Amino acid sequence: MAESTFTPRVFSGIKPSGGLTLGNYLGAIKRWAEMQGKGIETIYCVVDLHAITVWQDPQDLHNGTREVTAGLIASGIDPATSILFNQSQVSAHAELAWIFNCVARVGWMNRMTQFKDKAGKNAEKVSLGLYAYPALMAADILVYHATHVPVGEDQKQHVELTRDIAAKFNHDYKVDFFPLTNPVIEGPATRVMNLRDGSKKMSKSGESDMERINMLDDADTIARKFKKARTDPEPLPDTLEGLAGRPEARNLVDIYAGLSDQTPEAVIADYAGAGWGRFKPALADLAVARLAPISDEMKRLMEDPGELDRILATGADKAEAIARPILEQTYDIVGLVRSR
Ligand code: AQP
Repeated sequence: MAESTFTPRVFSGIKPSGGLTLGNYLGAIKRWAEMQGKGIETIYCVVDLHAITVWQDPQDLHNGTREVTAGLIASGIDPATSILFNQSQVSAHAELAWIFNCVARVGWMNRMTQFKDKAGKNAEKVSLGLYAYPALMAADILVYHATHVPVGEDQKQHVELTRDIAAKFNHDYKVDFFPLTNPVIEGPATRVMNLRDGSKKMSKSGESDMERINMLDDADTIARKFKKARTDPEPLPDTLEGLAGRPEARNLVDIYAGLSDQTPEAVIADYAGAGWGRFKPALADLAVARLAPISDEMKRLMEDPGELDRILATGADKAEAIARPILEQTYDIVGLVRSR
């Protein structure tokens, strides 16, 4: 099937499963904002149904959905330019997910590394939703016939599964209905690592607050977290190759590059030979300069939850107008009777 037969459309989502991190910002949100206004429709979704695949306190989920919405707008997502809404307000996502549960194979799900990481040794006790998560994610994307999905590196496998689901649906029903979506994984910070362990990614739900930078952290907290970030005793090398085998050092250079819109090579060129006593405070200053205006704007927006809810409602109406006809065509293809 020719991928180019579909009009380009961008979709991506984020879970309201805790406070936003610098990983979410550099790996996803900043890039979502940059994709706007380039002549391609952009659809961004607060994926609350994904959040509840692990336990969420209802009040925290409610507040968290508004907080993430505020974070997206404060980071430059313009609700007048992009469609911005929360997933549960457009039921077509959940409906298409059921169809995809019946298309995806159990063997495919068994290969999903995020499920293995999140379930750990407790695989028998986690929710069925956590296991089926990638089929809902495929529905999120394909209910808009989205062609491009900007994500961090950790979501690459799920976008590839989305392609597999689209291809199997098209093959089984002998149609060219769903596009084969491309993951868009770009920039120097597509996998921001945990500040205390360079082998694990930075997560909202990681155990210790010291392992991540939260978008709402104040300047002192950001400086303290970078100061205590694990590194090695060596100074920064004069080439990027010199960072091989030094994951924590590489992570801090990548974060600097992501925040300053430079390549990691350019950062190394500026800081060749520098010790951590020089680099870490410079990184903290840069992070504060970039994040403080966003967190100030987030706090301002969160003072008016009614307005955030109105933005989500308007976005949901616009999203529904695209999603519902695609879902109905899917039902027709599958052979479900729609008589009202
Ligand atoms: N550490 C990261 N580096 C780069 N990108 C990241 N993303 C998440 N962590 C990093 C990207 O952020 C987008 C939204 O992610 P999500 O909230 O839907 O789910 P997640 O990937 O599971 O994020 P978290 O922070 O790790 O959440 P929890 O702890 O609740 O599971 C995605 O594009 C993701 O790639």
